[in-house]
Amino acid sequence: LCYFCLFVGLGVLFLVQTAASMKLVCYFTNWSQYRPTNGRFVPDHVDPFLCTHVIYALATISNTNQIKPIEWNDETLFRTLNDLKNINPDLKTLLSVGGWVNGMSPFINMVSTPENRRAFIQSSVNYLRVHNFDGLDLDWEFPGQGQSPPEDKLRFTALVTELRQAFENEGTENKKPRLLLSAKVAAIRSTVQYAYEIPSISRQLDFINVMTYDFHGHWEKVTGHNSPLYRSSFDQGNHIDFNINSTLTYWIEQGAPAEKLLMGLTTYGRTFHLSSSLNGLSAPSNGPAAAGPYTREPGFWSYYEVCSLAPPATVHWIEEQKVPYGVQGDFWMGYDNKESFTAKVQWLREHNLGGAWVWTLDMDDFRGTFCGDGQYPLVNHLRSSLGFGPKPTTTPHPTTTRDPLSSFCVGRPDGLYPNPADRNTYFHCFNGHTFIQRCQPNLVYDDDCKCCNYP
Ligand SMILES: *[C@@H]1O[C@H](CO)[C@@H](O)[C@H](O)[C@H]1NC(C)=O
Ligand SMILES: CC(=O)N[C@H]1CO[C@H](CO)[C@@H](O)[C@@H]1O
Repeated sequence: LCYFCLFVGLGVLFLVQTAASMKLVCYFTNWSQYRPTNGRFVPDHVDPFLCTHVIYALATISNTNQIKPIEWNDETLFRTLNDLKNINPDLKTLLSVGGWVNGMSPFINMVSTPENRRAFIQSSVNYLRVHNFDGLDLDWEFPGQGQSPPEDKLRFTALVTELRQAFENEGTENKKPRLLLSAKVAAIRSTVQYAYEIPSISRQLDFINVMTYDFHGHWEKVTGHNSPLYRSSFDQGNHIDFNINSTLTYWIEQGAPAEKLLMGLTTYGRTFHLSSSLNGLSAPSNGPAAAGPYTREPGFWSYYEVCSLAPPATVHWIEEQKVPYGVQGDFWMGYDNKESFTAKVQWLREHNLGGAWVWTLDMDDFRGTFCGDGQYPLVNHLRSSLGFGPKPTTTPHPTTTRDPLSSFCVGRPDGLYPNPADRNTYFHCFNGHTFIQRCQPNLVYDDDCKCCNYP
């Protein structure tokens, strides 16, 4: 009997399961399409095999409490995104809802009565299904803050509970996999205390995206890192908790199951304009450094902007916080690179978190033209650190075969149609031409989702 083989076998099985249950959730934003030249990002740039979940930011809520798109072309972009599931049927997509309407969070009015919540929930279920999303992500920053009254803490729990119930009912009725529900939540402890009933919302949400970044930025008088893993020796008062370790430990202590928590990692950094000759951590600053050439927002640079910064920029490592910063003259920036992602993934594995989430795909070097390190250098590194295997390199399914003999599409509108003779294939009509597309061998075409699905 080969005990060793059994042992190795179990070990392999264990590794496979760990990777299989890990989540890598990636956001991209509706406004990245307006960045100039090589910064312009549209859903065609999403690599369908990079992340387990891709979230489209951002939809909003109308005055009549209906979910609604913001950009003139959002619905076209939704289609491009969701068509990626023809290429990777395991990919899940969610629509994030939030933002501002008339200078106020649209959640405030929506959660205020059961009727308003019902209208929003009903419109969301329909909208997500029509556009072929797999779930909804709530981005309310934040219940019980600013114009949002204290009772919004309880109303947020009600919203989350009612959404989950509606998603369960709809899934059962229509015999479809239940829609997923996630939320992007605060990291700063005082905000968390105002905003959430942690045990109750944790039960209802499929995963929780903790915003473990924006801890420090140009609004402060001295330099500090955007997303440190640990506290620094300069931190005093409530700043001792402005780091990932304190934040996630707190969420777990307050009753969130670790496996539902995802650590937030960023592909951007926060900049400071140095106001003296000091240029280390906690050096005096008098505001943001100039905007990056592509993201064009003072105080804020994407990874692809910083990686292509010419010498004499120097990179330093803050050992006690496990994160880097860059300096060039009076420019200071705390950001993330592969080394800090490695340290953060080690933390999340040790604490059995459900995985990581990234803000955003469009600020990594998604074209691979800036950093000389391939496409998506940061997110690819994150993916392999989390234990995911190599991505498929062959041309993804379904393969397209042009069949000039078929007249199926003559006179039909452009779109996808089932092939009654062979459920493993389907027709793609374009300009009256017929293309026969093939699903992966174990999948069949499903006209409800216009995608390849399990039989
Ligand atoms: C991480 O956080 C925990 C809980 O707040 C704390 O006890 C521990 O000292 C922190 N670790 C470091 C290295 O700061
Ligand atoms: C171009 C742009 O910024 N479009 C919208 C994307 O979504 C945000 C968040 O709701 C809106 O404020 C933007 O107007």
